[in-house]
Amino acid sequence: MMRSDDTPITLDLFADETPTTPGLTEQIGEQAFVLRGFALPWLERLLPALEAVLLAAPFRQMVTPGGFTMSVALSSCGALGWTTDRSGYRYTAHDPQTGQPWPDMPTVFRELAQAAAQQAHFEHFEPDACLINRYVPGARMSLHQDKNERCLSAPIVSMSLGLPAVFLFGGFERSDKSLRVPLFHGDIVIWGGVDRLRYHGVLPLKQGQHPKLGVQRINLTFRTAG
Ligand code: MD3
Ligand code: FE
Repeated sequence: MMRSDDTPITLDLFADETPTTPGLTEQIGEQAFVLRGFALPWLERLLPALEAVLLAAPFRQMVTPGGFTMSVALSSCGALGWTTDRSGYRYTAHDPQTGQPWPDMPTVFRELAQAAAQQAHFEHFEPDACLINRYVPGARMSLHQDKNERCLSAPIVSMSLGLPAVFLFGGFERSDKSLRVPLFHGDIVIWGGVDRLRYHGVLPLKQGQHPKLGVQRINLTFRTAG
């Protein structure tokens, strides 16, 4: 098949591996946005700060209240960190693995989260928790709502690093149909207001090798939890 200007049209079998245009904003809900490549100019500062956080609070696989070990490994920084064990999901001021306070949220993390929130017209975002998720090939996150945060009027900002993933943007009931949104290295997603309690998840990560992060996807989510 050809376009009228004689350029060939090919079926893109690898659509979720094709990076999109940095700088584009895609609206996926009334108050939900994807900022393509927004984090890219910050990564030279962000990645060393992330490494330092992970030295103090290494990734660990947690157990859900139902007794399942999550395929995604987690860590946190900031005043509050998210944890789960047999007794439930909650935010804590200390890392249960070390008994120490979670590492401080690096300034570059907070600045980037605030710049992204402002870009999506959420003013005065003051995150006190940054969850760090690590996906290796096969790891996934099933549909859930984020509702452990005390301040549901604040948005959540998420940053994707490393291998691409397909993000599921659902409705307000688990059974609602979800939109599939491919997310790439450097993309930021922000959702708040009427979209804050949407179900969402991540499809199993595909095999791959990212030039900067290797065989993994890391996602940072910034929340006002306390
Ligand atoms: C939710 N993380 O940590 S964030 C989580 O990529 C979590 O690791 C996923 O869900 C991850 O709780 C997804 C991206 C995201 C984007 C848009 C949303 C979550 C959303 C819209 C509505 C609700
Ligand atoms: Fe979530």
